[in-house]
Amino acid sequence: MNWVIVGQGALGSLLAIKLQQQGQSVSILTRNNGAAEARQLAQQQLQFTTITLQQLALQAQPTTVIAAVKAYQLEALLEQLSALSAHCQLLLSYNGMLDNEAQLLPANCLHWVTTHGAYRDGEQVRHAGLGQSWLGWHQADYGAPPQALLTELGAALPPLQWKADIQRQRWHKLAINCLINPFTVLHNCRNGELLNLPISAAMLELASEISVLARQLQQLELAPQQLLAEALAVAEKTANNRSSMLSDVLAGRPTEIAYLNGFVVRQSAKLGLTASANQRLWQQLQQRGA
Ligand code: KPL
Repeated sequence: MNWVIVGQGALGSLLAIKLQQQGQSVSILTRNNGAAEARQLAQQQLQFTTITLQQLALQAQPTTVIAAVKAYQLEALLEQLSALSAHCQLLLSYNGMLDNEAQLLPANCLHWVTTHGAYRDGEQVRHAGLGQSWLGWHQADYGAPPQALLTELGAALPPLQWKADIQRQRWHKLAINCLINPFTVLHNCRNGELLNLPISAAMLELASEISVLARQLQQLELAPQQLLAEALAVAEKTANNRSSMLSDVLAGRPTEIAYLNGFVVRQSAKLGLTASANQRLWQQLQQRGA
């Protein structure tokens, strides 16, 4: 199968490398500065071919397009990808949620949700925490699992599990990111160091607000204690990882806080709920310029 990677952040790069190591045919989509984008991954000691949007629109081979991007890049990217060839299957991976996903996302796109920890260290990609991943159609009843894709992606970066109800998994991941990422910025620390800080009560408050919102908005039952336990387990498994939010701050990039705790605050407000713990944390991060 052909794979096209959009986004050369830590996870996009990790996937490109892992797929290539499995003998898959991997290309990098170049959008703005083609030469620079291709160079970045070439420096990982692996050579990748590049492909342009125009070529992708004419693609005649079955191809999976993996967009591993920041939530704030998604809307513009989907616009650019609107003319994808019918042979292309779109797979999305991003932290957090957008307020307008119902209008924005096609029913037949796939979500890849992961707790693998990776960060870029100069030219290198560090796979600093073994996690797990889930794959599912954006619209739960869209169809049967795409078996070949599932097998090949799972072989490249295991373990990978098919989830017919991927939205539930996305809420778990939202909670994990809301509980871990902002604190790694506030304390300027790696994920594992959070376990030594007296923040579990604050994390539980965040989890409780997320749980109330998930019930009201999606009729999903998520136990706050379970969300907290999952976040702590991920922090332990990815102890040496620098969270994506801390990496963003250190690199002077915008963070995804508005799509994590900010999403929880806005959606809660729409339903007449208060999410004051998430609000406070969001404000603290904004005061840090994040
Ligand atoms: O998703 C992550 C991130 O950093 O954004 C975790 C799983 C917390 C790994 O660091």
